Amino acid sequence: MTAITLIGAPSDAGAARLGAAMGPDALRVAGLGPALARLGIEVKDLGNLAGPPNPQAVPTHGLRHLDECVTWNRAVFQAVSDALDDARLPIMLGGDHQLAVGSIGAVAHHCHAQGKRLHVLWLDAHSDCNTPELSPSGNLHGMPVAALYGLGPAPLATLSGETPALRPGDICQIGLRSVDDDEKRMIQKLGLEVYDMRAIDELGMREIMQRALRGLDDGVHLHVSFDVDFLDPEIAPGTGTAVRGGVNYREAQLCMEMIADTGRMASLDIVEVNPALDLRNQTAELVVDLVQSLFGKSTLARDLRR
Ligand code: 4U7
Ligand code: MN
Ligand code: MN
Ligand code: MN
Repeated sequence: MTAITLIGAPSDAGAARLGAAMGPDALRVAGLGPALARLGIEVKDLGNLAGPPNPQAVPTHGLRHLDECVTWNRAVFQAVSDALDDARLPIMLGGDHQLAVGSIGAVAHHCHAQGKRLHVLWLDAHSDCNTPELSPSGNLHGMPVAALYGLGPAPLATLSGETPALRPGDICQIGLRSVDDDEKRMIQKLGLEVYDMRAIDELGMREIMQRALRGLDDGVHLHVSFDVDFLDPEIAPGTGTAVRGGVNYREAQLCMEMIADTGRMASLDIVEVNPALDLRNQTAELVVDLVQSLFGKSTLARDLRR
């Protein structure tokens, strides 16, 4: 089993609301590191990266806080690259979702150097493929997918040194239920593979995950970008852009278990945990529970079959 490096990225400069900057500590309070260690995994917690504060400015040219977000993403890029170079599995603890530009950028760079194919599972209520021209809010956490495809502000679009960092077919999005009109066109333009909540309702999580995880041989690096608003707000209220009608507890467990079964996950983001909006840290606690399944904590029936 690979060793894990936890990388705290305490910034909410890309989000609409304050509070996701406390996400890494909420996850630590909920016991993320020890929970993974109990599975027999070696865990090193780097603590929190340093970076600029949230200036709480209004959008200019369709954007808020570009400079701050670029600085944070560069720090995340470096820390994730270092972990991958040491053959460790990085878990980037956000912070808001714009930080995935740095983490996935680092993973794309690493895959290029190692001759691996990158596959990203994007678990989210949102598609996050806005550009400054299209965004209704100017918040960068709604734009990381476009940036990874080389669109939007140049310092983010070119951050990884691989432009675009992602190619058509590299990403699969699951759980979508709040997609802006222009984003729908962008999904088509970029050729993203998407499974929205209706697809989960109609086909079931098992079939969706079978499709999303097709063809993962040992030449593939699987990255999971887990925005906690993927989950239904009834079970995960601690997030800034909650949307009703999300994934329930059993569906989330099955999703995590099926990813674990592939044995291919080599990097992970956990983003958009906002303890200021939570009830007694239950969202972070739920995430710790799910992440244990993601790292192979098994149910009784499977243990008996071994
Ligand atoms: B998250 C939104 F307009 N699409 O761009 C936007 F609805 O990382 C929301 O998925 C973005 O949480 C949500 O601001 C970003 C909005
Ligand atoms: Mn997101
Ligand atoms: Mn989201
Ligand atoms: Mn959000």
